[in-house]
Amino acid sequence: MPNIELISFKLCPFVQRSVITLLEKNIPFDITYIDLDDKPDWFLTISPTGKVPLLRIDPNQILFESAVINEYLDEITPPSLHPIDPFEKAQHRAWIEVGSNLLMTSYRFTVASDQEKQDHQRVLLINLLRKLEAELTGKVFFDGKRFTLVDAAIAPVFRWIEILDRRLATGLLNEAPGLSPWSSNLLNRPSVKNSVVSDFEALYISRLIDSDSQLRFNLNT
Ligand SMILES: N[C@@H](CCC(=O)N[C@@H](CS)C(=O)NCC(=O)O)C(=O)O
Repeated sequence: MPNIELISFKLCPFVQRSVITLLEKNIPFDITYIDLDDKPDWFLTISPTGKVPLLRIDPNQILFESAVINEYLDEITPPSLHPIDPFEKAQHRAWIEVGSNLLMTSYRFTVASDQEKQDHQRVLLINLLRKLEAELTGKVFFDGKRFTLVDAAIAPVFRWIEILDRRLATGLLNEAPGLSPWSSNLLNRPSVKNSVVSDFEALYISRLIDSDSQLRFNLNT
């Protein structure tokens, strides 16, 4: 097994996808946190996109993009968290891309700086959640039977939504209630629980309070 270092930012949901996969596959790794508001020069030198997650392997091979990193981690540690059937595998990859859209839409919802923008992002977010719900209602894993890379890719969305619903009264999961069993199952899974630092929620809320997000006003309601 090569030495693996994951370059992370404590609040990044895309990094969480890779931590979940590393933990699911029992791959030893080191984690290095950087400040995305003040990216270190060494990071900018080795990162083509300037984004985390970034994987540094043994010691000078670099991988970036969470979905690609996860496929690599999966391939070096069989058995695979992808289906074997080529069509099913392609479908799973496509839903991982939906997961990326969900993360980006959730992000835009949380940072929207006025009510109109927030309402617009909420409609887009609920639309995506309902598409997922139509695929998933009542299941506890994406493929119904076992944990796959789709679950790793979407679990960070459920973490975000759970905090938003509980702390900021956003009521998002009520809009797609068929996703509840899947969300609860993933949020109780050790790899998902351990994919964030212990003070993740406090860090997230304090960043929100310091931002110009419209949503920060929900904190007192
Ligand atoms: N498509 C990328 C998205 C990663 C991403 O957007 N990371 C954010 C943090 S959550 C980032 O590094 N942003 C820094 C920047 O854009 O400058 C992936 O899946 O890895």
